[in-house]
Amino acid sequence: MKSLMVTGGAGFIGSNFVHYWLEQYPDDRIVVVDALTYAGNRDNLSGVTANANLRFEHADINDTERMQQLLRDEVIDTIVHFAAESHVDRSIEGPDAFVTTNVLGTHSLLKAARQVWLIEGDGDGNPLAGHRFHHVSTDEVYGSLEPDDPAFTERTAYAPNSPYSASKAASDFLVRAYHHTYGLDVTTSNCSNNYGPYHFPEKLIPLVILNILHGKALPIYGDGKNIRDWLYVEDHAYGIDLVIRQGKVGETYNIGGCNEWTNIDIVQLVCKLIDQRFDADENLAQRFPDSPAANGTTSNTLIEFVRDRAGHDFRYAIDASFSENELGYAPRVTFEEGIERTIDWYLANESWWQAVMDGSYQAWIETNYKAA
Ligand code: NAD
Ligand code: TDX
Repeated sequence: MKSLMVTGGAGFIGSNFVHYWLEQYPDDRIVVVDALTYAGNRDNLSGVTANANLRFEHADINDTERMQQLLRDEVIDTIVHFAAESHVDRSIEGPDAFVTTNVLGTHSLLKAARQVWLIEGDGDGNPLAGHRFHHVSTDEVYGSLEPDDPAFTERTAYAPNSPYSASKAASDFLVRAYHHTYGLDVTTSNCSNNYGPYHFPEKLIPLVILNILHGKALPIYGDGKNIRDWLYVEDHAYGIDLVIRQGKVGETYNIGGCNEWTNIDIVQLVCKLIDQRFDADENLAQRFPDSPAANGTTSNTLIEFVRDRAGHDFRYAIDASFSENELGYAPRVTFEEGIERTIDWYLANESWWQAVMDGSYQAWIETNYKAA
């Protein structure tokens, strides 16, 4: 039986991880630590809040003493560290929060883990001594690929280009240093773009789904030819599970979807799938009367090419063969299935996204998505 601290567990991937873990390992204890920034949402955990094995702690990872106390009180043996500022566009507008949370926050958590697991834990029957610090990172730390470049491996040199990816790279190096210098038991995973339920609608796929339903423009940065490697979020949770259970101490594992799409193609696909749903279900036209498919036209008429993102990385692609060979990792949900599941989740969970859109998201969208 494990006792996990999941930081950022009320965010997109963290909450999906909590759902996944409690289903796989119902006897394990999970303490979610989340500061509930604009991206954190208690509703993301609503299906599991009654679970006696789940504790929610509204806290900032920069509060090192509180992190230490939680590690002691809950006899935590595994930290799964998702908490971060995660949106590239926000990092361009305001990098400070990215340094504060991603760099200093990760360091605060590492200090707490070292204090409780290594300094106070004596390794001799003390339950606080056995430990694992799993750090969740991103493929963006490797920089940008040209169309014919080989995909990123774990040995690709770091070349972060945005304040977001630079702050993630810095945190990866701190995790590495705490292993090398102090002997902290760490693993790191670098994952490609996730999509699925609870994805905050500032990111491309949920933004496009909701804008189609509301008949709003679909902003495509630049020429729409940039490429991302998309992975269904549950498969990310599965990959992290394999790393936590089987990964070698100090090692890094790439997790990806082997599923590269240009932005314009993925937006066209989402348009087509939503149009098909309106054709098959006339209730949708009543629920979403401003959507193009409710008005005899197609969703892709909403596409607008807008000013490019500053420093926009052209292509990301993950080579996950090391994780495949070492851990038996492979994505289990095909993209065809995952994208259908995702669209259906947003159609079935209007109350979730209405609540999100009533808040800060809407104000931010208004100021940031005026067509260039
Ligand atoms: P998210 O923005 O949806 O969630 C981040 C969560 O962290 C939120 O719940 C927020 O409230 C919380 N948080 C932020 N600052 C905090 C602080 N100081 N203390 C405690 N909690 C805090 O992010 P996400 O998309 O779920 O990403 C999770 C992790 O996965 C991040 O580390 C990100 O870099 C990484 N990642 C994301 C993707 C992706 O496609 N979204 C891909 C690869 C890696
Ligand atoms: O409105 C948009 N129009 C558009 O063309 C938005 C929001 C995005 N884009 C483009 C930019 C990217 O090329 O779509 C692509 C995907 O953009 P995002 O959803 O913002 O994701 P990305 O910048 O690729 O970063 C994501 O994947 C890696 C996550 O947000 C990161 O947290 C993760 O590390």
